[in-house]
Amino acid sequence: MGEATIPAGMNENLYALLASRFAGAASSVCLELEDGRRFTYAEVEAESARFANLLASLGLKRGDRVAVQVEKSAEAIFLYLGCLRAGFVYLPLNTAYQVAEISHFVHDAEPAAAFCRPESRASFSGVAHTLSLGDARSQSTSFSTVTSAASDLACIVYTSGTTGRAKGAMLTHRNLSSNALALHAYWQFRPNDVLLHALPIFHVHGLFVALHTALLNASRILLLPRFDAGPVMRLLPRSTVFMGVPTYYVRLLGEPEFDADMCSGMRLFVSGSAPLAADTLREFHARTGHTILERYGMTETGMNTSNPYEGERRPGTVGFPLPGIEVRVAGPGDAPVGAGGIGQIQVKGPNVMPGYWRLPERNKEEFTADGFFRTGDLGRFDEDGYLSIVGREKDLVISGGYNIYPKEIEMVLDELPGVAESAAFGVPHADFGEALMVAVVPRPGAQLSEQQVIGHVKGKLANFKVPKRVVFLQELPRNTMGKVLKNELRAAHGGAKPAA
Ligand code: MLC
Ligand code: AMP
Repeated sequence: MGEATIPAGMNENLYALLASRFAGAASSVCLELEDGRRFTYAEVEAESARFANLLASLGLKRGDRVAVQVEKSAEAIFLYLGCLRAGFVYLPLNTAYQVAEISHFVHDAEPAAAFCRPESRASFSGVAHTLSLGDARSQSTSFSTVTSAASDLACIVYTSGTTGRAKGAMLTHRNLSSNALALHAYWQFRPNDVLLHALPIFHVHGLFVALHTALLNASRILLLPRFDAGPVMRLLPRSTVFMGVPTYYVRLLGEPEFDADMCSGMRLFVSGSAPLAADTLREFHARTGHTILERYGMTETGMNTSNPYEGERRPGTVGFPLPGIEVRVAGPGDAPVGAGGIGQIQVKGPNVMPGYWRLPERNKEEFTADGFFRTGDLGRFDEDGYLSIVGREKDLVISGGYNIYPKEIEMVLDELPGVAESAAFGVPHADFGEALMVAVVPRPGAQLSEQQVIGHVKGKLANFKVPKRVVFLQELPRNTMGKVLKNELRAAHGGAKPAA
């Protein structure tokens, strides 16, 4: 299968591409909500125009950033599409982010406008225009989508990092459209597909992978505000495609009534953002007859590899490079290692971001001399070309599909009086895959409790970054270079069941 491309001469604006695919489906339902509201594709076009007009009326210029921290809703999707249409740069923010996290994004990205919940307005002080989703109601429903170049920025998505400071991945219209086209073709979307959408829409999985493929397909999208096994099971019989993080599949399997009948109309279950346990894949197959398709990607690159639509979906692997994308496993000197060898996964293609926002020095380090992006993931190709992710060079915990960078937690913990030093690490967790745990060394004489430590992080960082468990140690295990041995901490404390 060749790389799917945009026809020559076409506007490279991502919205123009999506609209070219749903133009013939104006009266078909695009979004169907739990409360019964429905929006046709014509209405999506009209409602997104209102947001484009609202922002344009405020005097925003092409390339200006629009920060968005709102609950998942149809209006949030209209706002996203409106930004694309008007050439503004969409900056999605997890609703769990707290004031301190937001202030870094605002300071770094300098958005010209922010959409947020009324109670969060203070977090966006300094932004010229703070708005809410209701503010577009009186705007015109017609807007002519601007012409964008392939290299124009469409979104900036922040991702934390090993330094503890979040970096903005700059994503162009071409990055997003090339990946959407590749996935749409690779996963063989069909005319009557119905997407059951339960993922959050402030990260790449829910916002790009799920939404773009469905919009390209002029599909009906059953939009749930969040993942909850009950509503998902109720809607599966009306759906054909579902995408989730492994926790969603673990939770569905935990429901005794979840069965094959519910899934009889389904054609595709996709998993990603975190490793899918081979046992989950097997159990899911035994229960439903479906083999979950696992794929691999990241914010900076979109999706890189996928198990095949037809052919063997191999447990414990993330499949093959997507058409048009080069994926290599590299050793010292960035030289590719052969099948069976372990090295860093590196990626090159139209999906890969041009770099991090305002971090030119960082960008030099993140790309190889021959233009491959260093993912920080460790992988191995088998003899048949399937890629497995065998570890991570980056110190990262993935909990329920959300990334937690230990350094960020440690920086916050070290501010707490009474803490001499700390180490954050991931331990196995049946529901979240990994759960965050911290080891704290108290200062001599200091009295610290687990509640105090947890309470200190709560309110400063997003709730999913709050440690599930704390251990107090007299010292942290270190190697001769002074580096904290997180594997040792994991081995010593990982068996202890983290609090639910
Ligand atoms: C919620 N909590 C979590 C958590 N989610 N803790 C650790 N890890 C998580 N992922 C905590 C809350 O802080 C709260 O704690 C308690 O759990 C209940 O919160 P909740 O909101 O009721 O949880 P729930 O709705 O059950 O959410 C769990 C979840 C959700 C798994 C459904 O986290 C989720 O939808 N994750 C998907 C993340 C995702 O989209 N990742 C894609 C990133 S893109 P307390 O103490 O307050 O009670 C990417 C690239 C790629 O990675 O390849 O796709
Ligand atoms: P994010 O920064 O949130 O985009 O997360 C990207 C990271 O998630 C990748 O670098 C991987 O470490 C991890 N990831 C994504 N998909 C998978 C997968 N299928 N299996 C294992 N890890 C994954």
